[in-house]
Amino acid sequence: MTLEENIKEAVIEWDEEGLKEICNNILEKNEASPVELLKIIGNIMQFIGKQFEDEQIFLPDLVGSANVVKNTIDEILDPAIKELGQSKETAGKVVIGTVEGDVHSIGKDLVGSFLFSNGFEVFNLGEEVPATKFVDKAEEVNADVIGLSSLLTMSMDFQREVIDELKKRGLRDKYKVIVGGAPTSEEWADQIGADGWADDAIEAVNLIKELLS
Ligand code: B12
Repeated sequence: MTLEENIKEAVIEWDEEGLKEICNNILEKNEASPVELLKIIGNIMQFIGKQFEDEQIFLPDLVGSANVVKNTIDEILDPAIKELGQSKETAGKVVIGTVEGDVHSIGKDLVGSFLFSNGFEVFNLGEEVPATKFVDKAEEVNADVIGLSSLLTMSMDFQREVIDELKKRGLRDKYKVIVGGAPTSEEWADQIGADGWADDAIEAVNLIKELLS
């Protein structure tokens, strides 16, 4: 079996120990970088998401796989990326989180990990983050960019709320605000007055580099 097939099997079977072992082995032997492993896992989550949408698998299947992936990213891949990037000069500070009312974490975590591996300092606020918390954190760490993830049509409007909160405090021009997540789009970003939108983690890195250049 190929590496992709091995990883896919572990994710689909909720084999957390198996997935961690595969990742650890690959990293130890230097056969792939943690970022390459993240890309493979991200693609597999997209595939599983599609299966759920097509009603080929059920919600518990999805939750099981998502948990296995989240724990492996948190415990194995993120620390490995951090270890590699320790001596890097920071390319900029990014506060990122999933907006209020929304628990989806994987896409936002991928964006955070990719940014980190590209030299950015990342402050990941987690999920269901209120607008005030995004702004407070950005002020606290003197961030360059605020990244807002939303996977639900229902939660999208909270992205606008963060921009409104910035305006309310007279801070709108101090930060670049970027948005992402499946229901969002370039048009949506324009509509709410964000500085940019990206479709995936690689584009998000390019977008931020462009905005800060
Ligand atoms: C996994 C998943 C879950 C998991 C989440 C686990 C976790 N820890 O994240 C669980 C099972 C908990 C879940 C719950 C729910 N979910 Co759900 N979920 C998904 C699913 C299948 C995959 C999401 C995912 O992880 N994709 C993989 C990652 C890698 O991709 P991504 O998230 O799109 O992120 C990429 C880009 O969007 C972008 N990006 C993401 N964030 C950001 C941020 C910035 C700043 C930028 C620039 C880019 C960016 O880059 C990422 C990396 O490439 C999607 C379907 C889908 N195909 O998206 C539904 C989906 C998002 N869920 C949906 C729904 C309805 C729900 C529930 C309401 C279900 C329910 N009835 O309870 C609840 C939500 C509860 C809540 N309050 O949030 C709907 C949303 C529909 C809508 N438009 O509103 C979807 C689309 C499924 C569907 N078709 O019905 N879900």
